[in-house]
Amino acid sequence: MSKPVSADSSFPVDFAWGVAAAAFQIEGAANADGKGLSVWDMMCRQSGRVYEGHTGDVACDHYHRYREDVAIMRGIGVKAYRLSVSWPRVIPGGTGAVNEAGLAFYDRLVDELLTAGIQPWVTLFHWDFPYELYCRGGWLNRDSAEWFADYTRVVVDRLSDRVGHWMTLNEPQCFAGLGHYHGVQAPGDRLGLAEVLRIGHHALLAHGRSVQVIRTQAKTTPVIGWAPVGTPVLPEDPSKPADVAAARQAMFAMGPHDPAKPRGEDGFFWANSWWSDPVVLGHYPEDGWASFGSAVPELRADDLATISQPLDFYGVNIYRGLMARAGADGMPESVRPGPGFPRTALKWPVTPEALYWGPKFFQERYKLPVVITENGLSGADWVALDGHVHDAHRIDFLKRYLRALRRAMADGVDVRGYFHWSILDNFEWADGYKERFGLIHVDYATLKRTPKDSALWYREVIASNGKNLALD
Ligand code: IFM
Repeated sequence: MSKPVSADSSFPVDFAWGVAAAAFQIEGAANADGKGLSVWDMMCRQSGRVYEGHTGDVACDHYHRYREDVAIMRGIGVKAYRLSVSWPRVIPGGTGAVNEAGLAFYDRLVDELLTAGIQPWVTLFHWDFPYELYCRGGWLNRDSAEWFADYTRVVVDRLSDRVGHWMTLNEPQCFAGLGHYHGVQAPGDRLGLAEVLRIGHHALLAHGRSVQVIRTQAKTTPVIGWAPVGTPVLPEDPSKPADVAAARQAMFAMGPHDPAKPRGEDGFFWANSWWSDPVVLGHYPEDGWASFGSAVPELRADDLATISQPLDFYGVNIYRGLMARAGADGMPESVRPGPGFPRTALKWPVTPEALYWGPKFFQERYKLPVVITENGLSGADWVALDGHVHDAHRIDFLKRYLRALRRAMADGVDVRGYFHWSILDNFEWADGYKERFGLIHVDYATLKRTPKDSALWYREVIASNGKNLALD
C-alpha cells in the first residue's frame, strides 16, 4: 500500500494523473481501413435512437488526429491516458481474421503516447461490440467469453511489450442493463430479466477469461483491473456512526427487484455488489440471488473461479453518489436530494463526497488498491467571444471531488490514480454530441480543439501534484 497522504499535502509521487476516452466516442473513421461494424454503428443508423441522428462516423476524428491529441495531453502534463481498443476495428468479424491496419493504429497511438512520456492504460471493451457477433447471439451466447478471450489475446500479443496497464470491461451495468434491458443503448434490446442476467454472467466470464489471457500472455508484467460503474452511498451525517453504517450497508445491498416498476425506474442493474462481488469475492450476493428467483443465470462448475481472477486494482467510474441515513429501526433509509440541489448539464447531482465514501467503502469490501477510472461532468461549454472556454463549473466540480479523494487517501485509502472523463468532448452515446464532457472543446464542424479553462487548471493540479487543490 502506498503511503497515506495528509489532507493538505500533495499526492504520492507515482500517482497516475490521467485522462480517459473510448474508441467509439472519439475515433470516427467508422469505415476506414477495414474496420467492421459495431452494435453502436448499427444503433446510430436507426431513426430516433440517437439524439438528432448523430453518429460516430467522424466523431473527433481522433483516428487521424491522434498526434495532435497526444500533443495536447502532453501539454496538460498528464501521466497516463486511458484509451479503449475497438474490437471490430481489430477483428472485423469479432472472431477470426485480424485486421492488420486496425491493429496498427493502436501500435502508432501507443508509440506516440510513450514518446510523449504518457503511460497508456488500455481498456479492452468499451461497448462497441462487433455487430457480426451480435448476429450470432451476442452476449447471450456463452461463447462470447471465448470470443473475448481470443480478441484479448490478439491485442495483448501486439501491445503488451509496451502496455502494462489493462482494464477488461467498461461499465457492464450499462451495456448489459441499458443496452439489453432498457434498450436505450446499443444494441437497443428490451429483453427479459433472465436473459439480461445471463448476458451479465457471460460478460463476467469474459472478464475472467480476459484476465487469464493477459496474466499468462503479457510480455511485460501486467497490472490488471476493470472499470465498472461505482455508485457510492454517502451518509447523511458523517459524524453519526449509525448513518455511516447505513450508507455502507445500502451501498452493497441489492434491494428487491420490483418487476412492477417501469424499466427506467428499476435501478437494480446499478447494484455494486451484483457485479463486483463475483469478480472480487467469487460469489454473487445472496440478497440479489434471492430477489431474482428463477431468473438467475445458470452457474457451471468453474464459473465463479473463472470470474474471480486476482486483480491488481479495483478500477471504478464514479460520477455521483446516493445518500442514506439510519432509520428509526437502524436500517438504511434513502435521502433524496432537496429542491435546487446542484446538478450538471446532464442533471446528474453534484456529490463530491462520492470520491471520499466510494473509494473508502470499495477498498474496505474488496481490499484492492483503487483507481478512479472515470470522473467528470457534462457542462454547458462554448467558445466565448475571447476565443476561450470558461468552464468555471468544471474547475469547481473537480476541485471539490479531488479534495474529497485526497481526504480518503489521507484516511488510509490506497488510491493509485485518477482519470478525468474526458480528454475531449465526444459522442455521448444516445445523447450524441449534445453533451460536453471534455477538458478540450471540440467544434464538430471544423474539428478544431480548444483547451477549456479547466484543462489549464488541471495542468496546474498535475504540475503541483495536487498541492494547488488547497487554493480557493
Ligand atoms: O461517456 C460515458 C462513458 O463512455 C462511460 N462512462 C460514463 C461517461 C459519461 O456518461
